[in-house]
Amino acid sequence: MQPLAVAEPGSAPAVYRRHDPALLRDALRKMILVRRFEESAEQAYMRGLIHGTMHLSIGQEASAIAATLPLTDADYITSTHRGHGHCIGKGADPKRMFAEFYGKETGYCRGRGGSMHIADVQRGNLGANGIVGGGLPIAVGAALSIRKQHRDAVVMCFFGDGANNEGAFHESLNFASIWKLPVIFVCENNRYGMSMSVERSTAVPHIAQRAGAYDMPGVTVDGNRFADVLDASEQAIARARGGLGPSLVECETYRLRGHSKSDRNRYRTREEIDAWSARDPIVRFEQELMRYGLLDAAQADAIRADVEAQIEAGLAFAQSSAAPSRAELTRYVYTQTGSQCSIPAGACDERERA
Ligand SMILES: Cc1ncc(C[n+]2csc(CCOP(=O)(O)OP(=O)(O)O)c2C)c(N)n1
Ligand SMILES: [Mg+2]
Repeated sequence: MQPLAVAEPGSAPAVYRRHDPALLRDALRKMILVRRFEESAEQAYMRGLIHGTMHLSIGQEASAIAATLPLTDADYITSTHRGHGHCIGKGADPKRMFAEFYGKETGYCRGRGGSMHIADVQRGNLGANGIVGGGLPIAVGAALSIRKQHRDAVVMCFFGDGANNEGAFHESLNFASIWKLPVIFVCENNRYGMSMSVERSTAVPHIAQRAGAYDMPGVTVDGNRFADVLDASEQAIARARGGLGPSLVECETYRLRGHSKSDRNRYRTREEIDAWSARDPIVRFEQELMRYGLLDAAQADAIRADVEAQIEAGLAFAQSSAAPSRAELTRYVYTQTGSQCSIPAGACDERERA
């Protein structure tokens, strides 16, 4: 890395000055963890150790980690098919994520879900979702239940640019707005829904403009700049916690890998990918922290060593865990009847229990 000019002490952007440097370094660690988690999962897939497919968010780590940083354990997220960063941001353990990829009983969904269906309800992660736009109404429903139960929590709803032209997006924003529900809609605009560019699919130049139709604030930020995403996320969360209702935050970012494992990249150019690689959110954040004296080279090395140890331990845990037994493959997939039903007796009628 190039030697960096160190800025005047105290000249860091306000968003950095109001946070403990240790918290910012930990956010960098999480971004590197997301990157290394995905690179390692990709490698395991190439070696035939993981089956199915996966959608990598390499290049989008700032939006996932900065947006979720101000959330508490009492808050919720809904995620997407490209959700590994959201999971780690909400506190998921990479060991159990790897185990889920490997189809093992110790995975978050007992190995039945795989990459696209990781949920961690205890930590408020209501789940990744293979249905584009599927998380939006779930987030609004969760926020409505928070309101009805008079709880102090918010819901952060991640979705891609591809979801912004779906009915579910518009219905969800309208509903959240008329009820002033505590939702933060975070659009990760990575320029494409599969091979369809936003320019071809979307009538407005900025997806955040959609917020105007639903009388909520909408802001477009550099989604590859940690500080900008954190600032926008904090403002939207404060508004939701204050009972003022939802906001829409659009993070302009880019997926450096293909849509999924079977993408031949025919819809974009090498030059475009290279230009976005030069704006790598991890490199930019690390350089900024160094420039403002919030991180030194020894701390950066220690972070990387710590992440590598976590990745190794996670892979070993996944590989050595037991697979579900064949006889139980459909257990936890379909609703159980009778005594195995988790809904307490009397809480619903028997037809719901069946
Ligand atoms: C309702 C629905 N329509 C279509 C698909 C197929 N599909 C899977 S991912 C995807 C693109 C989604 O693009 P975007 O929302 O921008 O997210 P990104 O993949 O860019 O992260 C599509 C069309 C789907 N899974 N669900
Ligand atoms: Mg997209």
